[in-house]
Amino acid sequence: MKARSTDKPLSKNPHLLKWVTKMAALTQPAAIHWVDGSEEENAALCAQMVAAGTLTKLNEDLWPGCHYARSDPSDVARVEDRTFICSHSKDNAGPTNNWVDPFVMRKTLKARFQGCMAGRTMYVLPFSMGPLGSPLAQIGVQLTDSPYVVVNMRIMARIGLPIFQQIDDDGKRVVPCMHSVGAPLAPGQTDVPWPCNPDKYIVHFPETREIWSYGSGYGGNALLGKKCFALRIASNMARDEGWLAEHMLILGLENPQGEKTYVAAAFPSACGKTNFAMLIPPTPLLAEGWKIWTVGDDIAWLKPDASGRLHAINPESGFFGVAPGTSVKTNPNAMAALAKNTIFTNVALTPEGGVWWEGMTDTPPAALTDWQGKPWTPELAAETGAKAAHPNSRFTAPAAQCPTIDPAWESPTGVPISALIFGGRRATTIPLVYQAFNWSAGVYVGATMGSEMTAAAAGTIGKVRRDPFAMLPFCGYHMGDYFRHWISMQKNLSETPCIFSVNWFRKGADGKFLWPGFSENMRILKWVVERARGRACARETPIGWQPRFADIDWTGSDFTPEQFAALQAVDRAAWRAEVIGHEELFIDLHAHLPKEMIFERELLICRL
Ligand code: TSX
Ligand code: MN
Repeated sequence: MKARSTDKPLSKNPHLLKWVTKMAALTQPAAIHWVDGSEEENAALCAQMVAAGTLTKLNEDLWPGCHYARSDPSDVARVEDRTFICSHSKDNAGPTNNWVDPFVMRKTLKARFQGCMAGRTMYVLPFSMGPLGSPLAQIGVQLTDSPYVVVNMRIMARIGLPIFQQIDDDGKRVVPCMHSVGAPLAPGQTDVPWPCNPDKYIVHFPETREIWSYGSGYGGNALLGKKCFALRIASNMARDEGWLAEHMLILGLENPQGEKTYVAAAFPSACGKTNFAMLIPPTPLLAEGWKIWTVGDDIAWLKPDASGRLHAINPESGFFGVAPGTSVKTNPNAMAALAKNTIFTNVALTPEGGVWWEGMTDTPPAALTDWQGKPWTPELAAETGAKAAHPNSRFTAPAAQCPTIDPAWESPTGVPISALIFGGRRATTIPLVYQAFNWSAGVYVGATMGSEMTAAAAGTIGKVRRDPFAMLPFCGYHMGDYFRHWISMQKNLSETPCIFSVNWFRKGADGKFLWPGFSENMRILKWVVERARGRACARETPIGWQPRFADIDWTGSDFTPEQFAALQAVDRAAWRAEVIGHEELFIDLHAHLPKEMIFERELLICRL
């Protein structure tokens, strides 16, 4: 598609027009394209990227409507050390964020963005995070020189004409999102399939609610609606306005009587959050009529309604999921969601024009091309350890294609939340499930959660990495103030959701997982929901309320009371060591830590 250099603006909003003009003057694009979000526009952008070698069209019979992209090997993940929170005061960013003085950063960015879109088209991409027109939704406009970003954002957010309409009609506040891959083209210079720049900046100005991203075209660095807006900027909005922007999945559990209960859950990476969001009940419970509905797999915005009840929306409209490990066995719903109209990035390619990744099937297809475009065989992998798909390879799939997508997933008022779940990957100490005594004890559970490193870097195996609320890389202000905000939310609520801790990953002395996980997690979820409804029993333990064996529905399972006891054991010595780990985290945050965290810790120690 020829760049439409004479493109007419699709908005009349004077602020937007002025900003676009100003940014075009700064970045010097060859053309400006106002994104209408249409089918035709998407097809033209894809065709243009296929011609440029950025995208490969997959086999239409096997993967209808799907495309494949290979990124530059240097641009494969979020860059946390290049991610900045540029608040006026360093103290407001806190010790867990990179901070640079906003005036200094603006100067740096101005130099980087100067002429950075030369030879490229600047896309004016309006998007809504959250269902169109929902009072919980927020609007942004991303200026980007990456057509790959435009076609991904079209899946991940609501984009195009209806959003321009809203900007013009409602005068709703817009979050400006500036993005460039940082690879200007000189006249006549041929482009590369994945332009990017080694000098990367992912910058947030929380006070002015602005995002500036430079140098990367990948995932959370470039699809600015997701981590940058829906978590880092939105967490600032949420603190100021009395709501919560969280790194949480949302699901609904429907019982055989048709009663539905919604929960939101936070897990650090590599805990199977997307799998949990799309859980299928074990066959006997399925037969009884239990259903699980998916609202979202990554981000939840939670707001008290007029009556003080917490309601949640999924601000996204797609899944940007990690491909490796996703299979018909681990997550059939995700496999159905990604079967068509999906963009795959950095997975492996089959000779038939299909895709494959580690864990998709037990045996890989023959003659694969790996994520770097090289021939790949299992023999080579055995020798060199080379993966066919990059471990952080992704699918961008429309949420509407998920077979279990909740009928209310686009409800403008959101879904009512009855319980919150915090999880982690822990081989010891943390039981399968317990319920916190109350709101502040539950906030303590979220604040102290963490995961053990699996393979990763040598020497770190088994070490617990604290990841409060799974928000460590995503909180746009001081983590201590964030805990305080969570504590203070109780005042905004007529009814606080029950808070639970889960750990699917506890191991026995033999090093084997004690819990089968996956579908079986539904039994735990059922107890969680019944507790939240005031219908399930529990016994008091030093850490909270725990189900007895008899309190869990074991229909069709041969799990024994002894196995359950091992999973649920509270080892007082291990817990005393655990609390020392909590203290280490709190020391870093002490200046802003709410006193409730200290009190909860003291109470826990006393009970142990
Ligand atoms: O996603 C997972 N979940 C949540 C599912 C709803 N995984 C996958 C790893 C994270 C990316 C799990 N892995 C889960 C789990 O509940 N549990 C485990 C651990 C486990 C792995 C394999 C077995 C059992 C437990 N397999 C057999 O025992 C045969
Ligand atoms: Mn995430």
